[in-house]
Amino acid sequence: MNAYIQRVLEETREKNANEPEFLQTVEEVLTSLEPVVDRHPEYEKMALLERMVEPERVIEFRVVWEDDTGKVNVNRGYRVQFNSAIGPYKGGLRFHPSVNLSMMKFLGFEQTFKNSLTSLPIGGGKGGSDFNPRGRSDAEIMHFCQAFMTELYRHIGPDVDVPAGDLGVGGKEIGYLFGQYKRIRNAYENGVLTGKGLSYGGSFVRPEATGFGAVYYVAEVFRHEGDNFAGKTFALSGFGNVCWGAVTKITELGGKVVTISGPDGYVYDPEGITTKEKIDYLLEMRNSRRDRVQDYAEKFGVEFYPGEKPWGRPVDVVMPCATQNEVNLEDARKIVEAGVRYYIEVSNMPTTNEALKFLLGQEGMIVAPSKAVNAGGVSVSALEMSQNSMRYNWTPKEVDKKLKDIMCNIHDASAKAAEEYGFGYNLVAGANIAGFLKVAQAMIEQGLV
Ligand code: 2IT
Repeated sequence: MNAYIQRVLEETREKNANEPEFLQTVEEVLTSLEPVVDRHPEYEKMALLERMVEPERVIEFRVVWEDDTGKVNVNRGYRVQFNSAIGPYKGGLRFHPSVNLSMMKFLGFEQTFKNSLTSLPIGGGKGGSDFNPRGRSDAEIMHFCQAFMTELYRHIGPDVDVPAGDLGVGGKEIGYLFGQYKRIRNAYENGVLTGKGLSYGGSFVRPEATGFGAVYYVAEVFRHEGDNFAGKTFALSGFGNVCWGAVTKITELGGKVVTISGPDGYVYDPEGITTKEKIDYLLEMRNSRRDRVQDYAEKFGVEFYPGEKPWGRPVDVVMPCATQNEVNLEDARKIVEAGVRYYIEVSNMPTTNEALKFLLGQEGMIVAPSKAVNAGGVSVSALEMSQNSMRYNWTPKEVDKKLKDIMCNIHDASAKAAEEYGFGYNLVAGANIAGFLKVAQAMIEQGLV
């Protein structure tokens, strides 16, 4: 191990001992950078890695709101402004009871590399709250979003920091957040948030972008391997927006998704989630805010496995689309035993480092990393920012074409970087290296900031 990387890892572990998810992503990324750092001794002189693992700014705040029963609730809000070397901070807001500083920092760090990979001018950030949307009414969601924005507005702006959605934050929440921002600022700055509705500055294809982009990326992997979608089976986890987009596109291209999952367990549908009725039902489940997939099994008369994950089903492609660390070493072993050939991460950091290392060590298995695969979402967010600046909208076809080109470019840039630094066709190392190099270059050129 390169001595400089070793030292930065040790210091980072010491300084952030209470932040396991953040340490996990720092270890994963820095260990891929060994041959890059070996070639660039100037990084150490400039403390480049030390600067990269330290967020530029962390904001934590109180959010007070009243629920439908008149009870006063207090939540904690966050915005981690991680890196602005290549553009304004950009990244989603997550509303989930598990949200804490470690999670926000891991997501902000990942976002910095992901956004760099898109080739668009966006820095990295992430935010959210430990607010739990499960079972909440529309009025409660609105009141929470208004209270959250009443503090957040002072830290963001179209050229400063541009939040978007993530788990628990979809079009509806973005609408309420934007309404409150506009009211407080008394200005129509619609470039301040992305994922907006089409009636007030949203972009075509943004709701589909993460899922579609992931499938476009898979298409590039298939092309590399001389393979295609026809007749292939896919095991997905999750049932939210990202999963819905991926299922839609996989079905269109001739593949068949046989599993989805929720916090309650997973569903196996041997016929595949291939009809419009079934695909639309994913949206219905999300909109209900019940946060369970058993409803799907009951509605369509298929098997439900309470408390279990879909890993171990014999399929061609596995795509975790739910949340972080949903595949551990034991799950990874099941995936390999089931004869899966393609392991495509979609949700942010779905694989523990141990499991990832194990999967990467399997002969003949292709592993693709989330920071590349799910970058279509933030890419179309950046296209939404462009359209807001131009005060002009591209057609769905135009946005979809740009998304496809961006995903193709991310795959190719990752493959090329991996090759150049001696990793072969290792898309995980390649994404880390390609993402890193652009941010590193921008930081060096901008001096000690
Ligand atoms: O993880 C992600 O890339 C997102 N949640 C989307 C971020 C964005 O700014 O669209």
